[in-house]
Amino acid sequence: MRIDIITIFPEQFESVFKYSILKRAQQKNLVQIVIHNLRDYSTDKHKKVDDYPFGGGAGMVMMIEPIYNCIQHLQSQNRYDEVIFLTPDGELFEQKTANYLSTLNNIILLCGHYKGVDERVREHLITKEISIGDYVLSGGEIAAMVVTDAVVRLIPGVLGDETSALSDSFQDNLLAPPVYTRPAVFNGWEVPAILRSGNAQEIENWRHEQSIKRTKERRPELLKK
Ligand code: 6GU
Repeated sequence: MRIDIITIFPEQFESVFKYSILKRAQQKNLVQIVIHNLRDYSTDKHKKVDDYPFGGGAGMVMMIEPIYNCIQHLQSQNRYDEVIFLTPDGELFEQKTANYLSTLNNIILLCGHYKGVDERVREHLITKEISIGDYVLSGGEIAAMVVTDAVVRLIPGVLGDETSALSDSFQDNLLAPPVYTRPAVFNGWEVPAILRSGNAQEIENWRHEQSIKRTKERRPELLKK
């Protein structure tokens, strides 16, 4: 899979994809993450990428031209399955969205800023709009990082243990059960005996019960899905 990210803050991404699972996925060539500086696609002598809104009002609007140039350039080199705009008024990002995106070959993530982008970008260039939750971030960059992380870990071969993405919270609309490691007793606080029993079937049953209990307590609406 290839993920192209278009941003006015390319430096913000420098360290994020250099650790842990995302780093390993790139080293194994399971994903290629390419960051593009939108300013490089501005034809303006000051590398301008935003301008005043028609009709007046506060805040700047991201211009269509640099975005068009950048997307055209990428599309001349690769075929993209989705061109995604990160925006608080997009469709809510959920595990099923991550599952879907992880099945694609190439995607573009466009990070929004200022008061938004020229609506013609959304009408003519974008195929999908994603929000990562009902709160407002300063820009789409952190949202693009969230989406990238959630998607890349689902690509087959990225996680060491192929089954571990399936046991993630939300994969079956259940929260994950509690986990423990040594020591078996710390400060008088004990690990549940069943996890030390060696009975695989009973452990699996216990974990499933705990998942349901936890979901009922914390996220009851998930059980209705
Ligand atoms: Cl994708 N962008 C911004 N700016 N704010 C958000 C968001 C995205 N998702 C939730 N809040």
